[in-house]
Amino acid sequence: MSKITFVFVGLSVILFCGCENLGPEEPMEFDLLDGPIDGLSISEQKRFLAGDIAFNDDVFTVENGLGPLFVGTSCVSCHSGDGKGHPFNQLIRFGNNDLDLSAMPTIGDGRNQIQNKAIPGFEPETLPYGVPFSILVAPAVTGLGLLDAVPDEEIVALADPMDEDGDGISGRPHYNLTPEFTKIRENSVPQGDNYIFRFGKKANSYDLLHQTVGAYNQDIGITSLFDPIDPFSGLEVDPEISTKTLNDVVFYLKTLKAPISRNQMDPDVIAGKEFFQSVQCAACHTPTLTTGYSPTKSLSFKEFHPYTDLLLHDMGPGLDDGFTEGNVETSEWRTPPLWGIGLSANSQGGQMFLLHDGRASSIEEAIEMHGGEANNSKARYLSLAPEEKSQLIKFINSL
Ligand code: HEC
Ligand code: HEC
Ligand SMILES: [Ca+2]
Ligand SMILES: [Ca+2]
Ligand SMILES: [Ca+2]
Repeated sequence: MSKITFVFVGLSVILFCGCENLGPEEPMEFDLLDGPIDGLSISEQKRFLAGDIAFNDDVFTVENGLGPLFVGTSCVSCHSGDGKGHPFNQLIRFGNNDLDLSAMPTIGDGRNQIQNKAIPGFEPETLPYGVPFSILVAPAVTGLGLLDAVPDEEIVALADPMDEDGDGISGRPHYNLTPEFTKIRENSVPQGDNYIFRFGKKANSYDLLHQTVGAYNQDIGITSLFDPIDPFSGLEVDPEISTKTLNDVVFYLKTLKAPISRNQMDPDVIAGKEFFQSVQCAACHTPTLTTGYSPTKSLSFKEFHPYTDLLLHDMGPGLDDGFTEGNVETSEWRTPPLWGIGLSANSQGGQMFLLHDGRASSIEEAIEMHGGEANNSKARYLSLAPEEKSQLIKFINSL
C-alpha cells in the first residue's frame, strides 16, 4: 500500500517538474532488516509470511488473551523493524542464585521477570526491594536461523573455559536442562543431561522455540500448549495461541535474513578490519561461523559473519548487575553478534543504546565499558591512535 502511494507521488513529481530527486528516497535493501533469506521454496515463503504477520501485526488485547500481566502487546512492540529495541520497552529480570534462594521474594508465577503492565482490574508487578536485577533492551532478531543452525561442536571448539592458551579469554557455553517440549539438535554435545543454550543475553534459551514460547508467556502473557502457565496466577490455563502460529513465528525468526554489510570497499573500513583482529576483538566476536545440515536448504552448510562465538564471558565488575540466570554468573554475558549494529539507531529512535541494558550510547562507549576477560583487548584499543580508533569504529558500523 505505502509502496503504491510512493510510486504515485514519485510519478507526479516527475510529471510536474521533471526532476528526480524530490520526495523521500526509498530505503536501500541493505538499510532494512526485514525480509526472508534467499532461496526459500514457495511453501517456505508462505510460512515466513504467516510468521511475519504474527510477529509484526498480531497485537494482543484483553479479548484474545493479553496478560493479565504483560510487558508488551506484540513482538514488534519491542523488536521494532526486527531491529534492536528502545529502552522504553525494556524488560526487567531479577534474582541471584549465589544468594540464598529462599530469601528471594516470590511474585506472580514465581519466575524472574517483572510484568510492569496489567489489564484493567489487575495490579502490575513491581520490583521487590533490594533484589539484584538486570535491565534488558531487546536485541535485533535478524539472522538468528543461521546462529540456530551452528553445530554444538563448533561452539565447543571456540570455548576455552580454563584459558589454556593463556590469552586471558575463557569463554564457555551455557549448559542447562532443556524444557520438556524441546526437540534436541542432531549431533548435540551435552554435558550429562545439560545441553548448550545459545539465545538471550545470558544465553538462557536453548533454541528459537524455547525463546519464542517464553516471549509469548512472559512478555505478552500469552499461554501456549508448551507453556500453559498464567503469569499472574501461576496456574495452568488453556492455550491462547495455536501451536501452528508459534511454529510459524519460529520459522519466521529462522528465515529472517541476516543484515547485509555495507561500505566494504571503503579504505577506512578495510584498515579497521585489521585492527579488529589485532586488538583481539575477534577473540570473542568471532567473524565467521558455519551452519551444519538444516532441513531448510537456505540455512544448510552456510558460512556467515555474525561476530559472535555464542559463548559466555566474564565482562568484569562494571557490567555485573548482580543478576544470574540459569547457570550464568552475575558478570557473564553471551557475546552479542555485531552484524547490523550500524543500523541500530534506525530502530532505537535515532540514537544507539548498546550493551545489555542500553547504557552505552555509542560503539566507543560500549568498548570502553568492556572489562574482565576483555580487559587486554580494551587496553589495546585504547592505545590506538585516534584515526585508527575511528577506522575500527567505521568497520563495526559497516557490519
Ligand atoms: C517487552 C519487550 C519484548 C517483547 C514484547 C518481546 N521481546 Fe523478544 N526480547 C526482548 C528482550 C529484552 C530480549 C533479550 C532477553 C534475554 O536476553 O533473555 C529479547 C530476546 C529475544 C530473542 C533472542 C534473540 C537473541 O539474539 O538471542 C528472540 C528470538 C525474541 N526475543 C523473539 C521475540 C518474539 C518472537 C516475541 C513475540 C512473541 C518477542 N520477542 C517479544 C524484548 C521483548
Ligand atoms: C572477552 C570477550 C570480548 C572481547 C575481547 C570483546 N568483546 Fe565486545 N562484547 C562482549 C560481550 C560479552 C558483550 C555484551 C556485554 C553486555 O551486554 O553487557 C560485548 C558487547 C559489545 C558491543 C555492544 C554490542 C551491542 O549490541 O550492544 C560492541 C560494539 C562490542 N562489544 C565491540 C567490541 C570491540 C570493538 C572489541 C575489541 C576492542 C570487543 N568488543 C572485544 C565480549 C567481548
Ligand atoms: Ca493470557
Ligand atoms: Ca513476573
Ligand atoms: Ca583463552
